[in-house]
Amino acid sequence: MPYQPIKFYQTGSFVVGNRLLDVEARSTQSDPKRANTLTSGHRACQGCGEALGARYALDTVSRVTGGKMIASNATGCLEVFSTPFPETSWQIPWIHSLFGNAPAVATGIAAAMRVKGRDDVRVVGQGGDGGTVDIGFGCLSGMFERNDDVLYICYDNEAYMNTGVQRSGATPGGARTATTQPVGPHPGNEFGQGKNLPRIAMAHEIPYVGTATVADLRDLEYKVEKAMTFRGARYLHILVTCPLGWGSASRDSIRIARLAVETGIFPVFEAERGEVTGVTKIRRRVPVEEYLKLQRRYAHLFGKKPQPEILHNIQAAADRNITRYGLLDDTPDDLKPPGEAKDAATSGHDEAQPEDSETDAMALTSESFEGAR
Ligand SMILES: Cc1ncc(C[n+]2csc(CCOP(=O)(O)OP(=O)(O)O)c2C)c(N)n1
Ligand code: SF4
Ligand SMILES: [Mg+2]
Repeated sequence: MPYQPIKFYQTGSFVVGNRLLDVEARSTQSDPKRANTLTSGHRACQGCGEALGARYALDTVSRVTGGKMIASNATGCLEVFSTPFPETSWQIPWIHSLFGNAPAVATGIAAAMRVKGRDDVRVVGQGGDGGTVDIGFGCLSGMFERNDDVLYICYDNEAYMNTGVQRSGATPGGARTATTQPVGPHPGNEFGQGKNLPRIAMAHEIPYVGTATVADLRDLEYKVEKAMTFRGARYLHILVTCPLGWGSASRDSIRIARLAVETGIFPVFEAERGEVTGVTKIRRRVPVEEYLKLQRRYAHLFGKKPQPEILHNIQAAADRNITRYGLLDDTPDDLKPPGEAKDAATSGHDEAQPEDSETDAMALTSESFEGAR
């Protein structure tokens, strides 16, 4: 391997390491003694965001609990690629539930721990978007409603990937899947259907709801750590890139997740008891085409028969998120949700990612962005 000089990264950059920071300010992943809850040797595709997100999230749970944790896992890619019988990549107590009952199994484990007087052991439930948004939704809503002491994590790759990329209730409008083909007058997935689970979770007024992506490791770790400071039901919704299902290059997984945030397509925020308490601001706003063009599931929007109406709908959805969550600094306060005015909109963890002057200068205002499209 050629000689590589040590790089002195700027504090607050997106890099994993930051080993020059004080120990308590470093990311969990930069610690050579991290738990590696999901260790190497599993069978995820190259560039799988789900594998990355799960390791980031559960390593952080392991760090804050001192390893006293149990996870339940719905069927889906995460379960299948990590535990081909008789092997496993999990280095924690981990149980495979059915496709639809991971939250109920997690609830049962939490109840058992309480009865045994082991409140120190914390419970995590996890599943894909199909397992969470669709078939497991009833169990999850019950877990929220009873305020069971579980952190539930949804790894959202926006379709049923494990069984061959079928549409789920989290598949976005216009996207191609095996069951939403790019044919007919409205190619790809229908608009106006599907569910927004972070908002549904908020409607249960549970102690904590957060969204995150694999593009921002520090924010993801922060959200997990924050969630673990609460008792009761907590929900984390992580957008995870899927090169196979999205038709994207493995090397672009982080880039695509970042573009999902910078377009406004995936709002990153946190909420306590139903109220938004913090959002991650967009550092450099970009039109949705930059995100879509990297994924073959949207190729039909740009081919011989371009689909300006669908592009318009996707941009409109992104713009709506930007307004709803105040993702740009120039969003008027009166358009932001209650409790999300200036102070709340820049929560403490934003300090880990200071805006630098270059990206500030590149940030577009709403008006100039309209002109740029
Ligand atoms: C009751 C039941 N129906 C269907 C299946 C088949 N099945 C297993 S995983 C899966 C899709 C998983 O999708 P998702 O939850 O989004 O996870 P991903 O694979 O995308 O990570 C399906 C349909 C099953 N195991 N059980
Ligand atoms: S199909 Fe997608 S989610 Fe499943 S292992 Fe491959 S990249 Fe990961
Ligand atoms: Mg999925």
